[in-house]
Amino acid sequence: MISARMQEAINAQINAEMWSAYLYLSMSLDAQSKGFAGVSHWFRKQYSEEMEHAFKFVSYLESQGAKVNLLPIDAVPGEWSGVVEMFEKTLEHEKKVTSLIWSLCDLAADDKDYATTNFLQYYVSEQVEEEATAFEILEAAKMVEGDKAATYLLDQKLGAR
Ligand code: OFO
Repeated sequence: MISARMQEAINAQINAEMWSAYLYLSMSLDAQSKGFAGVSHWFRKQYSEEMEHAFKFVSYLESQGAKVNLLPIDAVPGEWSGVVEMFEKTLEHEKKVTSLIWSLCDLAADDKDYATTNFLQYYVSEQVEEEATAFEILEAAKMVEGDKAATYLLDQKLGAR
């Protein structure tokens, strides 16, 4: 059985994952409105991935007989200056999420909660991937900035996700 403080922390993380989903859906909509169909598609996929992250936590709490509390989701920004800023903010956000996951790991270690420690390893690995992907796309977006043909190709590439 997990501790009350761990249940509360995981409930907060469910909210953070859903906020991430909301953020990326907002980026998807903004990208679409700016004519970047591929970028929009990429963020729509990212939205789904964040919802999966949230649901994995929900299932975990359920499997532990713990209560899931769905907290209010804060508003997200609605507009970015362009693709570069979207991925700058994505990378920044993913770094923050990594620190949240690591805090959960600290708490699990402090509780000597081996089940949650084990469960969290998925998120530890996932965050390495999330940061690496955001960094890679950000670098590519910076490289092609101002070049319409290259930007078109990058948009096409992201649309293939
Ligand atoms: Fe759930 O990993 Fe991104 O935020």
